[in-house]
Amino acid sequence: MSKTIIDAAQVEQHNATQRAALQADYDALGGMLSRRGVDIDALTAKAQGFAVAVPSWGVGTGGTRFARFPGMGEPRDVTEKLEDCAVIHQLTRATPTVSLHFPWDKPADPKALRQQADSLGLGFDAVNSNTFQDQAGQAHSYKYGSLTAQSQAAREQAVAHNIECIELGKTLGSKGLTVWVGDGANFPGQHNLRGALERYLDSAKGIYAALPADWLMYIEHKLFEPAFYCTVIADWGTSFAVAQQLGEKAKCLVDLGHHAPNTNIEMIVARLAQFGKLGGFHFNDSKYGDDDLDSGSIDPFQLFLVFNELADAAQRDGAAFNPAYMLDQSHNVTDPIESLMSSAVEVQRAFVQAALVDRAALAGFQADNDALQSAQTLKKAFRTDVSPILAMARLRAGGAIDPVAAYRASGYRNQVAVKRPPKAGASGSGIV
Ligand SMILES: [Mn+2]
Repeated sequence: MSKTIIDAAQVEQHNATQRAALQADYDALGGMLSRRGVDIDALTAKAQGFAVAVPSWGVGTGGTRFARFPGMGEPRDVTEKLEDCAVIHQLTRATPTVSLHFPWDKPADPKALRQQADSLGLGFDAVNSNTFQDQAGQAHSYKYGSLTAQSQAAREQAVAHNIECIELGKTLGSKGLTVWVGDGANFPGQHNLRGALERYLDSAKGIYAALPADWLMYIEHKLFEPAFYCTVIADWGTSFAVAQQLGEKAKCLVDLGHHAPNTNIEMIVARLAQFGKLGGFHFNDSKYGDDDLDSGSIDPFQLFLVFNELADAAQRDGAAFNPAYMLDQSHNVTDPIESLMSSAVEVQRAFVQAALVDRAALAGFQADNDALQSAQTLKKAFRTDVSPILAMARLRAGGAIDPVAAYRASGYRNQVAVKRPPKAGASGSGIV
């Protein structure tokens, strides 16, 4: 049994106050679902199998281009970040892995970090490289690009950093590298559009060549920012072309916030899945642009529709379909632990709702061109409040019935505020 950060007896005490109400809600929902031919316990077991990785940068307060307002007791280094991630997993039981970001999280001793993670019952998901800002003592600036820079020395430095990330990840037990570049242009004419992508491909091939056989390279696209006229990897089409050029181990990563408003993201998901290039997700939400809001906070129906496509792909492709799920959010006005717990639950909710879609009925309505009933079939699943299933999944796995309430009752934030006095300039922006 791994070490728990919050006293297990405290969580048990919290659960004891809510257990009877949960059981009543669960039984009522179970009765309703059984009339639809759905076994609630099978669905709860499925929910227990769901996992989404927590980004190490998410446990610190994010910020915007204008300001960052740090919170109390923010983690000051990667070991403290892991402690916060362990709290999230202890209470939600849905976040067993952490996605690290180098060099922000570069450990002095990678083996010791892996041991710490083991002792907390955590593993490591994909590692993220960072060539969108300069580090102290860096020989070549990324001001005008990294993997696509005109300067060959800057490109080589960016490739070497990505390879270093792979090496660190190998020691940590990670199996993937996520590559996002901020490279782009702010003026028409600043870049030769084709030339920039040619340089990107050349650099990316250098990274891909260093990838272990059982690793994946996730190519993350982003419409804009920090470049505002054009971004080199701006859309899923470019991402797909790059992944095709690189090879089998290169896949596309869909960050929900990295699209223009009203983009049909679920269709992008369906296309990438169809052609075997859907590598994974960065979950978050957005209203206007890339603002990294909490998952499911703006458009939970879109999140559901994304998971509906994932459920379809899983049914078609079986175990071969195994995309990586990660959160990627920026928390500016909430306690990051609370936001990450709530978001993990929202993503898990969409996963369970999508499992409720009557696929045989849907296929029948589609075959009959019954648009209204097709849409209603999806809505029926989406409108089902699966909260008791999520809470029961947590309870059965040793988590908290209400993670935010249990967290607040534990007093964790106040405890770490004492142990972790503020450090000047701590934490990255979290905007990727
Ligand atoms: Mn992202």
